[in-house]
Amino acid sequence: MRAGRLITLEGGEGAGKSTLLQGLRAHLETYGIEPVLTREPGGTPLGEVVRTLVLDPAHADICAEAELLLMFAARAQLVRTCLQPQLKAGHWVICDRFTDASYAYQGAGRGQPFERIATLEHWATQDLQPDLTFLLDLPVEQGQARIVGRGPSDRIEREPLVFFAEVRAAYRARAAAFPERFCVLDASLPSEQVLAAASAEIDRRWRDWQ
Ligand code: Z5A
Repeated sequence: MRAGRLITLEGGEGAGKSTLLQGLRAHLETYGIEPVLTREPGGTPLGEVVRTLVLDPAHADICAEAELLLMFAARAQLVRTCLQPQLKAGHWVICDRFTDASYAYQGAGRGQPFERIATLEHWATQDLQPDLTFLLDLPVEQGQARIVGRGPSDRIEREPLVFFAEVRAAYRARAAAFPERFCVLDASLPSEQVLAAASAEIDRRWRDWQ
């Protein structure tokens, strides 16, 4: 059994994952835990190169299969060189997105079969599962309104509303399928309330995690 804990944050654009990540870091520090913070795609030198590549609008012609494999290439590197060693060493890790994102974006969004994604998950992550996944659930239009004015859209942000509606539905379906692992947060609430709800969930699980 591994000693550390893995918490992942999921949700659509502008849902507040980065904001919550910082708040959770501060909350965990009250328990004397200094979590490792990372993100997907990214978190390693290779992963950050993949991130730049897949989000660059200049690569508009990346096919769905290549996009899926690139996400898992970055993920395999993160798991092997960061997540597994950190968890084994007893550290807590908060990761901004993880495998659920591939089911939502490449599966529901791009139409890649879930069974194919499950096969990749088994191979590339050795089925590493988060101890807790916060889904920041927010209507697509609200999320997009929050990020207006942030600069040019990246390659994935350029997808139409219907794509992000599929992504949201897939996230909600995964949360329903794995209720022990997921905690769904109403991301339309003020960020202080979102953080309070997430912190309360960690407090609730704290004793079982000791
Ligand atoms: N992707 C994929 O396709 N497949 C995969 O397997 C993986 C990823 C792992 C990069 O993700 C892209 O990669 C993403 C999915 C794809 N594609 N898209 N599009 P990312 O997580 O780096 O990018 P993002 O989802 O676009 O992040 P974001 O837009 O920065 O959103 P966020 O981190 O969830 O939100 P935020 O930065 O915390 O907040 C956004 C703004 O809202 C900011 O001004 C905040 O001050 C404000 N905010 C935050 N919370 C609130 C509340 N509660 N109320 C009001 N305003 C708030």
